[in-house]
Amino acid sequence: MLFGRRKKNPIKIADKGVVEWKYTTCGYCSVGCSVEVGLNDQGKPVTTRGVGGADVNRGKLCIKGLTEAQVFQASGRGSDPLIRDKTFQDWQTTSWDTALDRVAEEFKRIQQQYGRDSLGIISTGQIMTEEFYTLGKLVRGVIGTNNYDGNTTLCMASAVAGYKRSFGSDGPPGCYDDFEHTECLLAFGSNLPEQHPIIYWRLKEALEKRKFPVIVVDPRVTMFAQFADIHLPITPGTDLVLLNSLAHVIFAEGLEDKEYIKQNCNGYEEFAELVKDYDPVSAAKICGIDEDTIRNVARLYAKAGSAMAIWTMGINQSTHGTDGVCGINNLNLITGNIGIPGGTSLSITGQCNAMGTREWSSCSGLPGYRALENPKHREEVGRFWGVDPEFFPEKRGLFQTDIFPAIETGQIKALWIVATNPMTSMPNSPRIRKTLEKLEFCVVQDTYKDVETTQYAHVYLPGAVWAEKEGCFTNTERRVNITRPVVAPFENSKPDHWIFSQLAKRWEQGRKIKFPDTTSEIFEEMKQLSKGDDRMLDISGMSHDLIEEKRGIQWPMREDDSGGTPRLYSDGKFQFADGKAKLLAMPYIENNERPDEDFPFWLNSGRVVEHFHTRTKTGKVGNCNKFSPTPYMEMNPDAAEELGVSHMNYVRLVSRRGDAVVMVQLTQRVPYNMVFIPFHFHDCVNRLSLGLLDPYSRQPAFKQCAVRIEDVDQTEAARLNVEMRTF
Ligand SMILES: Nc1nc2c(c(=O)[nH]1)N[C@H]1C(S)=C(S)[C@@H](COP(=O)(O)OP(=O)(O)OC[C@H]3O[C@@H](n4cnc5c(=O)[nH]c(N)nc54)[C@H](O)[C@@H]3O)O[C@H]1N2
Ligand SMILES: Nc1nc2c(c(=O)[nH]1)N[C@H]1C(S)=C(S)[C@@H](COP(=O)(O)OP(=O)(O)OC[C@H]3O[C@@H](n4cnc5c(=O)[nH]c(N)nc54)[C@H](O)[C@@H]3O)O[C@H]1N2
Ligand code: SF4
Ligand SMILES: [Mo]
Repeated sequence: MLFGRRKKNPIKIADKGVVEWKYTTCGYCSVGCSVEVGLNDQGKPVTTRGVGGADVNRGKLCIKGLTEAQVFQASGRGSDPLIRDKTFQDWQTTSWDTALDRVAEEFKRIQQQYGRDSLGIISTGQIMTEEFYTLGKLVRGVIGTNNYDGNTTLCMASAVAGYKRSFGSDGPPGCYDDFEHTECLLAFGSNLPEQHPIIYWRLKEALEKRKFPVIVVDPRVTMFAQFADIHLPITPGTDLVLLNSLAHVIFAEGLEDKEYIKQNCNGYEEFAELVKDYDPVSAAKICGIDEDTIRNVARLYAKAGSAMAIWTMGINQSTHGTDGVCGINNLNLITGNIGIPGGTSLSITGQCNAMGTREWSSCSGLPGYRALENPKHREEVGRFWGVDPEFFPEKRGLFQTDIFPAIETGQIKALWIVATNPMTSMPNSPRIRKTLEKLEFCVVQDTYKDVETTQYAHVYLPGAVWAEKEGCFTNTERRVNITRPVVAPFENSKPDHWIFSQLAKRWEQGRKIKFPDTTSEIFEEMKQLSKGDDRMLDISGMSHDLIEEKRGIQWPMREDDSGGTPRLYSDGKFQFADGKAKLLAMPYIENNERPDEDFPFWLNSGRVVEHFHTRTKTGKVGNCNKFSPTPYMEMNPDAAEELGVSHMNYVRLVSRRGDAVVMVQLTQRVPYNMVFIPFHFHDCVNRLSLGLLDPYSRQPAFKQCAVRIEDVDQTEAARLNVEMRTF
């Protein structure tokens, strides 16, 4: 196809020879874009395009979605199961039967020898909902260890815990359409244009039709902050102070929605009493936002007809992560901004199916937002699966961030890691490395065999990836969308649900319980379990085909409903016994590792648009990797000048945990006493991070610790860097 002037340098777009387009859903982030994959006449995926009729993305995709066809054949794919002995002698290729027999034998041996809970299982936010449900059934109903969790503890755990504390249940109450109605948007610790480009595009579309104030709270001048009307460069880890102070001003000036509070909230007195201490003058000294700005933002928010707050990792990954979420919920409750068009507390989710695991994996409880602590729920699920409810634990076990310390102390002896890469993504990786070395037995189940954690595995199971499988993802706005298989699994790799159900057969109990063969049968089973008058997460009106036809449906959709539900709690009824939400009084306690004389810089970390997490996919996609091939850090030019550090030079960063060598990018994006590093690179920021844990969610404060900057030999550093970027 030719564009532009015909005679003078026309732009030629390569004809990829697409003969067929197949519907699926993007497998990277939680926006949930509908994608069509283009296949050539050999049936090979050669390109992708956005689906015009899909409400989420309306034809658009970001760079990752646009290059996603390349992930199927990217280097390092696992083709066959691999096995090796305890002394880590070389890998042997083996059959699925041999590999799965070995896994089952070792799990049984270890559980018999050290107890049921001596096996740890760590899962993900990146497999299909039906796969999560199957894994949950296997772990809760067959294997029976309680030390089962997922990487959402690094990601959305604070949002989950915060929603439960405020509203009585998990479940983001709002949707993208709220941008079309809101009169004020307040965003905390979210870099929407880079991390959720298509949600950002939806916001821009809404702003083009109707202007409303956009306020961004972030210590960095991110792309989102540059675009905002007001940027609040907050002192790291102090969002709770700002939130309490906003509430202080709202009460002091009588701007609260008294009727809404009276009808729908408990805890008003205690909360109003606590926030008296957070007058803007005192708060400004802690959170670094001046008193006039705090008052101005409080008035803008409270006086708007409807106002919404969104947040991502700047809130969740903090020692006050859950309190921060509840602080945002408090703000929306006192201004009556829950469940109305344009008024919401919307956590922007992370991974493509971080919601699916929250809903159906049984990691923190039982399927469909049921709790292990609730005898009625144990009974219901036990009866449904054909498992004695006595077999279920009566409270949840360890979180991912507590599983590793339990390996350290010898309480856990074996670990099964499904679709996550803790060697790169957990804080304090020197400690994680030592921990993994202690395991008697470790299984890694991943699409790519070159993932760093495989170094510590005794068995490697190759999972099929993304649209080689069929199943659902739930996005940020509770929309269930379907990934259809567009191509067969790579060589001898298998869909994760197949691996789970084949493994189940190795237990007597697993042969008694039903593990359906197809994901559409699994979905039908989940629908049955989701039904009930008191069940918010009801999907009984959906089916795989209907989901594809509608390009995604937002739960709840009950049996007789004609469509999904855009907003929760519109009737003001929350999930506590008396139907009221909770206003929570939360004092701020300073507990971060802060910069000092020895370690004078804050270390902040996060992401860039072209990479996804530990780069197992984007690191191998040319058009993503070439924009950001090297571990680097953002540093303020004034601070650099004082230390004699130049742009594009390498430095050594040192923290109390370890060190890392990175290239310097000088930019005013970060303040004088802060550096920022994208976490995508192995042996980089998480060698330095501390990751103090939030008391409710056990989520690490990845974004707050202290480092110093040292000189490093430039030639040696450049050599190291070349090694690191070569897969
Ligand atoms: N391109 C791309 N997109 C992704 C991902 C990816 O890897 N790549 N990952 C997906 C996943 S799993 C997730 S969880 C999301 C994450 O999405 P985001 O949370 O938007 O991304 P981050 O860059 O981790 O962090 C956001 C911001 O938090 C700020 N921050 C740091 N400390 C504080 C603080 O104390 N207070 C406040 N208010 N802000 C602070 C940082 O400066 C940073 O700009 O992105 C999803 N989308
Ligand atoms: N310093 C710092 N650290 C962080 C963060 C931060 O902001 N700063 N963010 C944290 C957050 S929010 C997150 S979500 C985590 C992410 O951390 P990880 O979960 O460790 O990151 P990924 O690279 O996405 O790992 C997913 C793995 O699953 C594999 N995989 C993908 N699809 C499939 C599949 O269908 N089947 C199977 N079997 N495997 C599959 C991929 O190849 C990859 O190895 O990192 C956390 N770590
Ligand atoms: S915004 Fe997220 S879901 Fe949409 S194409 Fe990009 S990575 Fe995929
Ligand atoms: Mo995440």
